[in-house]
Amino acid sequence: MSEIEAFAASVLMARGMARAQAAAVAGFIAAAERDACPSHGLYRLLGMLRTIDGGKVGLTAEPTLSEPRAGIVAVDAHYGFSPLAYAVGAPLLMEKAKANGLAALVIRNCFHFSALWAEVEPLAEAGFAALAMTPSHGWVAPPGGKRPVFGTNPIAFGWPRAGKPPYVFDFATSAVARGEIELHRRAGKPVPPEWGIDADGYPTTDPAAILTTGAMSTFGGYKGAALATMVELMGAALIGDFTSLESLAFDAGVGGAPMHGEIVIAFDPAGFSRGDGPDHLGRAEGLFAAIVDQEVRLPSDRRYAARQVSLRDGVRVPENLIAEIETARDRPGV
Ligand code: NDP
Ligand code: PYC
Repeated sequence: MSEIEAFAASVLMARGMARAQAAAVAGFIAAAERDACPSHGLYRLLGMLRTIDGGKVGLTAEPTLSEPRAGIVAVDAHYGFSPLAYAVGAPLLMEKAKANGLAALVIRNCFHFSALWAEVEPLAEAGFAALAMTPSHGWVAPPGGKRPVFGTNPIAFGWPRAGKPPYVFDFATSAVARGEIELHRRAGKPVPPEWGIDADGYPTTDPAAILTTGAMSTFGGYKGAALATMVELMGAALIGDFTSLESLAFDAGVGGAPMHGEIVIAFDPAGFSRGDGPDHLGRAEGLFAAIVDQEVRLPSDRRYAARQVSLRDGVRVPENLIAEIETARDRPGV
């Protein structure tokens, strides 16, 4: 276990989280630090401690698994954080996708803080195409509007590649993840005006205005808004769990992590091919080559490169962040 993983798990266990849940969360946090994704790394512990302070987290919850239909795996997280629920459901998701050609994992009642690539990448590494989406809190206004409706609603997709790390993209349907705006506020830096609006609906470069009285913007205007709507429909309405606005209402001003559900869909390429062997992968490689031959990088290339450096040299973590986490750990409710 890496030092980061051990530290993250110890912080959560100090607040009463059961070892299995803390270990699953810590694994996601350490992976984010390793891959240079700090907005979903150690920094998230501050939000998680705030969430725990809110008193609604199932700290010792054990996710329960059911199979409502042949192609569906359902996991109830019982108000625990999502990584353990994912770990409980993913093996059966893969088994069902192999058997049926495709299958869906539905996670309900989970607090969600993580980046989604950590969920589609292992599925793609195991040979599946995978799609994941989840709502968050109602922070994002539809273009032209002033009031938040959508969450930052990430969509992640993974595709298997022979002898190479999978093709993975993972982004918020807001202009940027909220975590990035929070990191700018902490660093006292302005943000690009496309990232959000003030209380009057005007673009602003002030992260605090966006995070408090204003709203975040979607990426790509109405196109991002439509994708954000799809995530609310597929990751909330379809599975019978909270929308982002409902999640924010449930939070009741605590400022904690969103609480809702998630959907992860796995496709077994062999079930979709025309029986002509592994050509689906070959055809995909032709597509990737046509992109990278222009010296244009693929999504996740930065992450994979950062991973190589981290595995070789380790990861540097700001001392003041560690100190801040330790203070929050030792002062529940403050
Ligand atoms: P970005 O806008 O930075 O987009 C990230 C994706 O785009 C990555 O796959 C990234 O690959 C790829 N990418 C970035 N630049 C390029 C480029 N020039 N060429 C090709 N691909 C590129 O991220 P967001 O701010 O939208 O989201 C960040 C994270 O926040 C995500 O992991 C998401 O899951 C998480 N999130 C989680 C939420 C939750 O509710 N749990 C809510 C919202 C966001 P690479 O990593 O290699 O740069
Ligand atoms: O950065 O928008 C975000 C986010 C929400 C929940 C987890 N990350």
